[in-house]
Amino acid sequence: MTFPAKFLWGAATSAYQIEGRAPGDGLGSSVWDEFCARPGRVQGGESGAVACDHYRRFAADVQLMRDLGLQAYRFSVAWPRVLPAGRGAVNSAGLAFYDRLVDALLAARIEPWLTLFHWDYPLALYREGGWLHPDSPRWFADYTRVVVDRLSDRVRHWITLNEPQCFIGLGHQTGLHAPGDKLPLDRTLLAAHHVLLAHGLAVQTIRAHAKLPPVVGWSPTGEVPLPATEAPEDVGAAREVYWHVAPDSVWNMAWWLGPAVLGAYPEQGLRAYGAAVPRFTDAEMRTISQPLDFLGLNIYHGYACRRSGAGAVEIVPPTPGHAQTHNHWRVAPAALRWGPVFAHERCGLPVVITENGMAAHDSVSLDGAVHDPQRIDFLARYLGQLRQAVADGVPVLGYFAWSLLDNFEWAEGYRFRFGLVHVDFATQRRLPKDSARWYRECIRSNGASLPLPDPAPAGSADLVRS
Ligand code: GCO
Repeated sequence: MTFPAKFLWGAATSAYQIEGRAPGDGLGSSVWDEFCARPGRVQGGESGAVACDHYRRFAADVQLMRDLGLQAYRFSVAWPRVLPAGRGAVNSAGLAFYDRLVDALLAARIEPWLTLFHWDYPLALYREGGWLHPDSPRWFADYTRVVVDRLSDRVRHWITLNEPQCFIGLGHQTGLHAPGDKLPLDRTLLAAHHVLLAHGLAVQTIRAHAKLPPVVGWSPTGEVPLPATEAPEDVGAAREVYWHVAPDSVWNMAWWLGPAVLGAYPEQGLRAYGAAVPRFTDAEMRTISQPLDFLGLNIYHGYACRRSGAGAVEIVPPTPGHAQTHNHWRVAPAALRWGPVFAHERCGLPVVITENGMAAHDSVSLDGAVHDPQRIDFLARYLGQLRQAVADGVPVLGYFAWSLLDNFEWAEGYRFRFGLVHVDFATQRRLPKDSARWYRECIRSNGASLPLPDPAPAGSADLVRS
């Protein structure tokens, strides 16, 4: 079993994490600029002010992508770079940057996959109420229109929102990410509802105005519950957890995929959230639930579940010493099988893995290279399980490694390196890691270079032991 013939291999980044502000070119501030300036919010007081300086170095970075053999590149547009106040006046230098980037990608035969929003919300709009404002879905649709008008003669692949669970959950409920709010559940769910409406309006806008026939999706995320064995009762237990809404958190799939893909908030979620659910109309639900061409999934980790004798779901604790990444995420390759399986069987959409990867302890060795065998092992195991999802019948269209470059890892600053390419943040020197060469071969062979049989077991409790 191998990957489909037209499988697309790419890498992903996001604007705030790599571009740098490049002062003088007219961009407005985002909530992340403001959040980073607050003492104690970001590790080391760091920020995306310089990041990978990709705004100035994009041409060399596209050359790196070409050297890697990438077929597609997922990037995000910084809303406040295009519209410094979030709406109204357009910053032509900002739009021109994405013009140049898209042209460079196409010249390198790399397909651009454009994400409209990857968390850098315009500060000016936040000060007007942000996602709590009833006009916020329209603000996003208007911004979408500007980008579509300018780039859709060359860009065909669109992702509306990246990980709403994070920018609402971490950004507006727990306050760990920008804008750092700690809203009560009802306000959090109101913001989430506006985000869902924004997604729906953006899809409509793309479809109404794109010059090339658009391919549209979005990219929610989540830890994947994994069946401890392949026994149907354990698979059922994991599936149940995958679609479960916990009463106090928006960290789930069902509350987001329900309206956007299935046309309704999930019954169990409505019960769990109870009186905190915002008022909504059928017309709003129809706006949210737009036909999509693919479901993007950002998948990094998972945990095992099983059905107990009494019929309840049990979380299976990891074996002591279980393998983990530098930022302490549990290595769980089977997440790349069961995530696509569970999402596809209910949503019916083709799946694209829009992010997957790991932070490792990467540094330049005495021999001048960056050796990252753990990342190679991680990618090989996860991709082996993605191949299994394909064998299970999931139409998986492509895979984007997170990330092309080491970059600004949000509240963690620069301490966790996710790149296939090492970045020396003092000099901005780029150095492809061993994994970059490994990934290049994987792309070249359409995955045939991956080890066989699948390195991770088909059952999933035995994720990976150290
Ligand atoms: C996310 C974001 C990325 C992160 C990556 C690693 O998934 O949280 O989309 O911006 O950098 O996931 O944490």
